[in-house]
Amino acid sequence: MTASDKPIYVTQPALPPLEEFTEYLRQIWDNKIITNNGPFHKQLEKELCDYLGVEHISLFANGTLALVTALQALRISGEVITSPYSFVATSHSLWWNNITPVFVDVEPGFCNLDPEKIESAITPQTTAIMPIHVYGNPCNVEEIQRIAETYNLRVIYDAAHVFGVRLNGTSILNFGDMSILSFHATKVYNTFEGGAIVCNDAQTKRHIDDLKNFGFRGETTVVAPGINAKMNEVQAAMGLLQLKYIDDNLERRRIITETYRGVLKDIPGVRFLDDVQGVRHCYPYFPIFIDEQTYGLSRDDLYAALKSNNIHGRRYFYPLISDFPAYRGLPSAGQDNLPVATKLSEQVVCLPIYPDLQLDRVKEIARLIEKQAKA
Ligand code: T4K
Repeated sequence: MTASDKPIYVTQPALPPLEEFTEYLRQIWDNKIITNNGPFHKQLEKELCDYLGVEHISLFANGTLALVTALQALRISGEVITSPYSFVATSHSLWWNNITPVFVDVEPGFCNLDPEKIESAITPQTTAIMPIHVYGNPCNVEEIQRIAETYNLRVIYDAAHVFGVRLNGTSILNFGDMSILSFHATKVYNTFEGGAIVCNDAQTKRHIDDLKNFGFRGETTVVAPGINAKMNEVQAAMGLLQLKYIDDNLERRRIITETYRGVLKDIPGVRFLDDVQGVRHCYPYFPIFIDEQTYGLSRDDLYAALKSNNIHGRRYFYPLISDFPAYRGLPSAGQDNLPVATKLSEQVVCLPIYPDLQLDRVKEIARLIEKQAKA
């Protein structure tokens, strides 16, 4: 194996043919509507509902503003139970709403919030649970719902990784009070930047739509101190065009995932995540977990070895959110409270995966990992 001439990054955005996109731009130039619930925005909300199998969707400029707004729409306050094993935006959305995150450990299998540990973290201040479907694998939605109903809590899913994912034929976005999507460049479906809230009824959607437009309802009424979080027409046009290619892109991701698995399955000390029965996956990441003793090399040494071969994996999610300065002083942030998440974050490397990644490159990356293992 020789080092790649060209760097291979953990991801690369899927982009449709430029000439098809310029057609959409021409229409925007012609009608001069570039934002504020324009025609492409309306059309994309409808088409996404159809594609995803949900009733109500509200588009956003990015996923983080969607998270912040979802919490406002539900008037969440006090403490919210969440996972430290996520991208910082999850907890930041709580911080921006003056809510205290209460970190609960994850389960070792799929890195999602461990339902068995939620109840002991509930206090009189707890108002909601904010789990994340990490790496596109569904949380234990039934158990989380049971706990939420028992303690009268809201459930807001950070669904940034689960575009198109279905559980037993139903969109995973239909669970909980709201689900938040990200359409960032690094996600399986991108609108350059972008995001969305999926909710369960028309009245809630209307409130969310007010909140993302300064709180305006109509020309002269402001119903709440909303923010400007609207998706613009160029983003929405991109979203419409991307829908044409999404199924092909998801299939490419599935094939790449299978190719990695085919080589890595025989390497002691390297664990990867399998498909879950009854789930239609979207394969957003390909994380592997290194058992240093068995593999013979630490996760960081492997990460460095890949890098020196021009293969730029990423350690999502290391450090844990609870280890960042804004959160590490919280009572729930200690590593003794989060042993599973701590271990996973020290073992993980996400390998490159994106539709244009060639299968011979995938095999080379997997074989390089094989070669690094202690003989
Ligand atoms: N919740 C969860 C669970 C999330 O994972 C995220 C986002 C959010 C919420 C928030 O949603 P948004 O507000 O972002 O919509 C990236 C992304 O910036 C972030 O969106 C994502 N999660 C997170 C997991 O990853 P970085 O700092 O690792 O990104 P960056 O810029 O280093 O990109 C990674 C690689 O991708 C680069 O090395 C090269 C490639 N790349 C990246 C961009 C932006 C490209 O080839 N082209 C590009 O335009 O955070």
